[in-house]
This record gives sequence, structure tokens and C-alpha cells, in this order.
Amino acid sequence: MFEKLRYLTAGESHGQALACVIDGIPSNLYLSAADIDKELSRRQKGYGRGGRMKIESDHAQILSGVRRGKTLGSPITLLIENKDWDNWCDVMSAELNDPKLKTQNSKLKAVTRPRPGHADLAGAIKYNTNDIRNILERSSARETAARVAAGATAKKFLSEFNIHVISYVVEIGGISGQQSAVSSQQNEKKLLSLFNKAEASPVRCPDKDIEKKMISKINNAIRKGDTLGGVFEVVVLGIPVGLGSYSQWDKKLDAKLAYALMSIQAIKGVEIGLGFEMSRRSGSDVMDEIYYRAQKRGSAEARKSSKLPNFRTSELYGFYRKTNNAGGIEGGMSNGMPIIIRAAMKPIPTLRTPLSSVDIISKKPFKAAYERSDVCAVPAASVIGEAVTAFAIADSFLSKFGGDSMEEVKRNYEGYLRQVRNF
Ligand code: EPS
Repeated sequence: MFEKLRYLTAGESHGQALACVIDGIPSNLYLSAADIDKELSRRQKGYGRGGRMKIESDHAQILSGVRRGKTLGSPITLLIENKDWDNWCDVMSAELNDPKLKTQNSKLKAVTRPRPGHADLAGAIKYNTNDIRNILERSSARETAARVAAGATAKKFLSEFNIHVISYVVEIGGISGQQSAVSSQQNEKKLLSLFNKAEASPVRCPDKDIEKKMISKINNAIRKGDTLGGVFEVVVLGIPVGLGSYSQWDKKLDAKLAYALMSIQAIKGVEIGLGFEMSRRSGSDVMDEIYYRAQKRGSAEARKSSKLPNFRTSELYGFYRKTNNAGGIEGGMSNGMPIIIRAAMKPIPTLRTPLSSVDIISKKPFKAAYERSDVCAVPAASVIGEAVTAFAIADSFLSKFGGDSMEEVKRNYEGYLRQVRNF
């Protein structure tokens, strides 16, 4: 499914650090720890986060693959230390019975109460352990810091081609109303403005009135000891026509994006463009009709005179659409319009309201309730959505224009754009 670019993450939530190895980024891309830290800090924000975010201030150390500010074309290793490790180094030690440890192995207190909605019970049975800590440490969404770090490298790569991945929150706990990028009046300028407003919002919602209602809903959940989910929208601007393919199931761009988004902790649904709504309407109502304009507005001259980057690459070749219900993907390929993806996050399963569960040792029922937890992490999930989307797009881009160095990829891309312009 991912052909040219891959990454693996490692690390436990309260372990020493998170790590990420990224393979396939070409040589000669400028990349700094600051590029990655900027994204890490965006992920840490958001109204409704719990106490842990006050402890962490994520920073990526680049351990390999970059020299003097430029990638080498070799695997990039990133390390993000967990500040909370100081409070957990005893419990999470890798040593069996180090005399320096405060709690000897035999005295460690096991977690035996599975939280409904978490990986706890299925994980304990599958990995054959009586201590659910062995499961919850890795299934925790702390891992998404490493994914955002991987996504930051993909974003840096894409920015060299004027491709940008943005996102905002459209729904929290049933409070909706934020306009989607699918609505026909949303051009690139408006989308960028939505994004800039979202960046300044504690819930990443561009609309101030809806933001207020979302915050009050979160406050209500905090009071009640409950949690909330929501929906965020990711938009890719500046995408060329022809990424992905209809020719094989695992090359379809929409399939790749859905895979990437669904792999984020707590995501339960993904839509492209109008998504499920399309199934409720008739064909004549949803297809994005095709028009042609001889004047090539995407020409170098037009680009120079415009203050905005040339996002609407579909105009490079004269063909254009007035609507984008398809969300920029037809037949598993990008069609040059912005790509629009929405993902639904379930409410966080760790909550203060007691829920029925059963102890895995005594097999006795108990009421699960926890002290420290996020109440709403949808704004953070939105940033994580950008990261995994950027990675999937970068992989498709490299599959089509692949090369070992940035210079080679750029030559290949420019050659293709010439072909498209002359179509
Ligand atoms: C998480 C539980 C909380 C969250 C954590 C995800 O951590 P803790 O158990 O330490 O309070 O804060 O998210 C992060 C640490 C993060 O960086 O996003 C969970 O169980 O998934």
C-alpha cells in the first residue's frame, strides 16, 4: 500500500522516549528539528487536554539521516523524550531485578481492571499478560507524537512542491455547523483563511460562535467526568492531477488515505468529499461537472501575478470544476482539486464516570473510573490527521515522481507538469 515511504514508531507512553524511523525521504531536503517541533507543539494544544500535556513539551532529536541541515537519503531516526519518565522510571524499567530499583519485580502492582473502549481486555488476552500496563502503555495515543514527527518530514518534503496539508475541527460532541470544504463556495483562499482561524482557536474551530458552544460542551463534560469525540476535516492544497491509480486496489489514493486516517487511535470513520451524504443524493446532484477554459490560469505568468500559491493545479490544464463533491479524488486518483477528508473520533474511553467492567484476575465486576485523562482530544487528532495524510500523499507523490535526490524528484515533477499543460 505504501510504496516508497515508510515509517515505524516505537516507545511506551511512560517509557523513556518515543522513536520513529522514516525510510525513503530523498537526499538534499532541508530539514531541522525546528521543522518537526513546530508540528509537535501544534499537537499538544487544544482545549480539553488532561494533566499530562502540562508535563510534556515535545522536542524531536534527529539521530540519523540528516547532516548539516540536509537529508542524506538514508533512514531518518527521530527521538522524543518523555518528561513523565522521571515519575515512571521505576515501574517502567527494562531491568528484571536491578538492586537500584525502588520496587522489586515481585512487588510491582499489576493493572488488572480493563477500561471499556480501550485496548486493555483484548490486548491482555491476546498478549497473555495479567498486567494490563503492558498493553495500555503502547496502545496509548502518546504514540501519535512520533507519527506527527514522521508527518512533519513529509510536510517539509511536500512544501517543496507547494503542496500543503491543513485541517480544522468541524464537530465536537455533536456541536456542528462549521462549513465543510466540500461546500461549493470554498476556494483555496477561503480554505486557507479557515485554517488560519483554526490555528488561533483552542478547539481548532474557525467559527467563533461554534467554538464557544464546543468549549461550553467540553466544560460540561469536565464537570460530569465524561469525555467527548468529534469530527475533523483535513484538506490537501496544491495537489497535482494523477496521484494514485485506478489500476490496482492498493494503489488507490482514497484507500491509502482511509487506511492512514483509520490507523489513528480512536478514529471510527473516514469520509472523502461528500462521503456518506453522496449515497443519499441522486447522481445528477453529486457529480462534479467538467468545464474547460482555454486561458491557462495556472501558467507561470498567472502564478507570478497572484499573491496566493497556485493551489488549483487542475487549472494548469484548462479543465476545471465548479464543485468538489468528490473531495479531489475520482477513480482512486487525484483530479487536481483540493483533497478533502473527514475523520470521526470516538469519545476517549478513559473517564471519571464509572463504567461496568470485570477484573481479569478475580473475575469480579467493578466500576471503572480514572483520575487523569483527556476530556476531548479532537483538536490534537486533527493535527495528527494532517500528519498521516501528508505521509500518504508524500508516498503517492514519490511513487509517481520518485528519485534519490530532491533535484531528481523536482526534474521528474516538472517534466510531468509540462506534459499535463500540453494535454
Ligand atoms: C492517553 C492517556 C493520557 C493522555 C495521552 C493518551 O496520558 P496519561 O495516561 O499519561 O495521563 O494524555 O496522550 C498523551 C500523552 C499525548 O502525548 O498525547 C491514552 O490512554 O491514550
